[in-house]
Amino acid sequence: MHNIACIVLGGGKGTRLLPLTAERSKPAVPLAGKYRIIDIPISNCINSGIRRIYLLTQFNSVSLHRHIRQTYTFDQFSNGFVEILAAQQTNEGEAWYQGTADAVRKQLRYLQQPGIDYVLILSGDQLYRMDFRDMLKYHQQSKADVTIAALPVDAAKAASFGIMRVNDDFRVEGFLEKPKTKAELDLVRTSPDWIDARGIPSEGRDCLANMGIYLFNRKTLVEMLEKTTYADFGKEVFPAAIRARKVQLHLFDGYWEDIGTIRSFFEANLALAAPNPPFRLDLHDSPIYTHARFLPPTRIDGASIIGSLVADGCRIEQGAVVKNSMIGLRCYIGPDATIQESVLMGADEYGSQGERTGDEPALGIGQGAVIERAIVDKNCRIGDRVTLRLPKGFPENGERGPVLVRDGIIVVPKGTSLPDGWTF
Ligand code: ADQ
Ligand code: ADP
Repeated sequence: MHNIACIVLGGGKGTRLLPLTAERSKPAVPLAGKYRIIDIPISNCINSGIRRIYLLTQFNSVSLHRHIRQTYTFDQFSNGFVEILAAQQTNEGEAWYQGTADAVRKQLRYLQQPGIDYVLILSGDQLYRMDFRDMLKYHQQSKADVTIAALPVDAAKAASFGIMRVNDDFRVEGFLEKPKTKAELDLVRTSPDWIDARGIPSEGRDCLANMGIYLFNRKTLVEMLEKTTYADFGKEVFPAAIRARKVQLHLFDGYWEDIGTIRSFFEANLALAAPNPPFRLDLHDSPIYTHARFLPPTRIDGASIIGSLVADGCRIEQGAVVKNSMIGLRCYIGPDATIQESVLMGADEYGSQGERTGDEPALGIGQGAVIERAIVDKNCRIGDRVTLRLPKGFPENGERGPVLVRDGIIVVPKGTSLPDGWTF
């Protein structure tokens, strides 16, 4: 795997994840209690033996830089690195990245260094586990110029993806980005029987969706980007490439979720906390890496924890009930608080563990507070008896005071303080 470089597309503005991305870039958003979104693609790379990783980003990259610097330092014998390439003004151009292909084009010179034969391009906001060694083997055996990973989905979901049609040798013959109408979809549909015959239970799924995971021969990638002005892979590069190049499809059928919206991010966190999670964090041979912090074990005193994950350094007091939730680092949860179907991101410091120093609520969740179906970003002070529960009929996207509602989920922005008794 020494001759592969990986590019992770770390995101445009991340507007669909606001307010979580108000002060940080999308890859830096905390995930699953103690990780950040970017840890997923980077761990997949490391577990597949890929050591040259570039991360493309263009907004709010300070906390991302810090996380990468503190987490991914390779030893001097591996020649490995994770390097952030932020959109920047250069002598050649002043423009921001215009799209995914344009972002890669603007950083092509890093891929033109010696010793790189293949370029793997990943999206930065997906939750899945994949061994890219299998993909490379397939790519080489099929003598492809480009290989695209694909997941069977049903027609109802097709409008959010690039959909592909292939021949019996898995060569891509049709590619339509986000088909909207039935007529469009019919051009790229695949019979479920064909999928079943390839050893993957189709369960009625009849569309092969582009997962945003691309393996290019470097030569092909450079030629295709240098000679064109295509801005996006899905909209322009692939529809053109299938005519002129050998584009192969690599079929995948494991857990894969896009976590680019508040709803999908929320649901993915809760799915990880469920008793039989579809994505496992406890696999010995493919761990998910993150910043090692040396935090103490969590202390739980007479609280009930049901179907939840609790990260390190938390304290959960007497009578508190935590149900189907994700509890992040250094979270303080006061006595008799109830947390249900929620994601608490935790805090950057321990705080006073419930003791108040002035009028302001202590860091964490106060005594008797009730939180339901909410995301509470880091460093929030939720006072005693605060209730965060969406009233019936409240709009899917709205706000009350400093607290927002996005996709029907309450979101408390980073560092918010809610006084005792505050009710949504
Ligand atoms: P989308 O997800 O809609 O579809 P896009 O918005 O281009 O495509 O984003 C792909 C990835 O690139 C995301 O991780 C995004 O954050 C990142 N990205 C977007 N603009 C960027 C920029 N300017 N700089 C850096 N990173 C950027 C694509 C394909 C579909 C496919 C889905 C699968 O076009 O065919 O089905 O991904 O999720
Ligand atoms: P977020 O998780 O919201 O992106 P940050 O990554 O900015 O937050 O902050 C995480 C931690 O890094 C906090 O403990 C913060 O105090 C600490 N921190 C902030 N600035 C720096 C810095 N310049 N160098 C090292 N650590 C910092």
